[in-house]
Amino acid sequence: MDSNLIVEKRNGHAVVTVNRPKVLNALNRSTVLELDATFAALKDDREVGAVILTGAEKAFVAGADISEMVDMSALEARNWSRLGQEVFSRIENFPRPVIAAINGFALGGGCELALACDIRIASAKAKFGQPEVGLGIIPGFAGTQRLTRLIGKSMSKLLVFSGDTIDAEEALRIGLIDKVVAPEELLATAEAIVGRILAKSPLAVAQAKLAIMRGSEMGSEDGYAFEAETFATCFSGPDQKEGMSAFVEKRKPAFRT
Ligand code: DAK
Repeated sequence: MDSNLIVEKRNGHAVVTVNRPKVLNALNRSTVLELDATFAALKDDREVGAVILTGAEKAFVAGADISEMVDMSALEARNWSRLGQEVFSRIENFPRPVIAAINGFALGGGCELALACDIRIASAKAKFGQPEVGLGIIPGFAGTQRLTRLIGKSMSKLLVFSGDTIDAEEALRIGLIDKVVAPEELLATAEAIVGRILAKSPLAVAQAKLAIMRGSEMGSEDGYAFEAETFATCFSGPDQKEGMSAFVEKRKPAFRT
């Protein structure tokens, strides 16, 4: 089977590039399965403290592969949607940070893939949208869910009902992405953010991710209780003593967990 991903390990993190540029990196079934296998392998790789997800050439991902969906039955469509949802959820729940470096078109399933990442940095050339209703379908990889939680019901309806494509500045304005940079600075910016994260306590970063992700799905009181548990977990490894001792001793901490 030809690979549709490029996986490179660099300085404590991995860069995963979706590489089907002839179809603007559209996600067919084999690419979705390959993403799943790649993230499963990276999860077990202790040398990988964070992952940057990007796309080859002019697209991040221009959506699910339309040519594979044309003749699907309703049952096949449900299975395809569930597969995408499950794989994207595993990416979202990857135990270390995942940063989308969005270099170009992030449409349909591509926008949904970016939404499954923790942080979204975009090139000024990137374009975003959920054009599915123009194809007679709706977003099927949890776009109606994650998008709505991130940007709110009303803005989500505007994007999904109209199928409009928006540019990076507009995506930043509505809170869909976190930063816009010049195209040539995209990867360096993502790697600089990763570098700052990797200098911190891995256990604390992982617990913070859990607290934000799980806590935001709970009511306030349960969220506070969950935060207290994840806070307490930070005291179970050596990093808390090291971080605080380093502060008191006016030196840089050397984190291990
Ligand atoms: N799928 C397959 N091929 C695609 C593609 C896609 N999503 N996007 C682009 N391509 C292909 C084009 O067909 C073209 O192939 P050739 O004609 O060269 O063979 C090649 O990539 C280059 O594209 P263009 O020639 O169109 O390039 P342009 O620069 O002129 O236009 C574009 C770029 C991004 C504006 C245009 O390609 C475009 O509109 N693409 C489609 C974007 C789109 O509609 N994306 C959403 C796809 S639907 C669900 C599960 C999943 C989903 C929904 C439901 N359930 C089962 C419930 C998710 C759905 C989607 O993501």
